[in-house]
Amino acid sequence: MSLQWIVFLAFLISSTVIASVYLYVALSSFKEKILENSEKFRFFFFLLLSITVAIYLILTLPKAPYFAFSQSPPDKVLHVVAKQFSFAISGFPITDEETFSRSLGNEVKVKKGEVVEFRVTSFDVNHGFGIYDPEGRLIAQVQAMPGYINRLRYRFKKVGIYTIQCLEYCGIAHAYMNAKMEVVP
Ligand SMILES: [Cu+2]
Repeated sequence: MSLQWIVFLAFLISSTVIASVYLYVALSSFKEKILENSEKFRFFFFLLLSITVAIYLILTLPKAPYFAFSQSPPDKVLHVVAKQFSFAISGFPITDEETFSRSLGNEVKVKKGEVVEFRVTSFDVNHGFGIYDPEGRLIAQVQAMPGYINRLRYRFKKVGIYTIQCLEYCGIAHAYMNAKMEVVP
């Protein structure tokens, strides 16, 4: 079973449970009986919620990317500037409109296995910097914000053409705001 199906089934099961609780409460709200046991029910649901949240946190928190590669100095630094509706990526800092325009056509290549640090910012509004692998899966993302440089480190494990896509609605051509980069052996 693919990961997407597992996530879908987990969503289906948890939403069915939540919907059943709402339905149960709605259907039994006319009876007085439930009021007698309300303390017990409340405690039961609180316990159920706490256990569910704890399981999700234990499973997902170790995968949070905030501290990924924080101990390993990057092998390569790439400067990224987002501006309606394109990404300029360069090995050198992009400081103004001129360096931005010049960096637009850059062929971006990184080596497989090296830790790349993206320093991402924006020249206008908030954008999203999302990296998709050659199979079209989102593998890393960070916000591109005017006035801030957000760092994202990632180690590319597969050779191929990666797509960068804006993940924050930023205007009329948002859906077409993308760039390419290549991971070479
Ligand atoms: Cu956008």
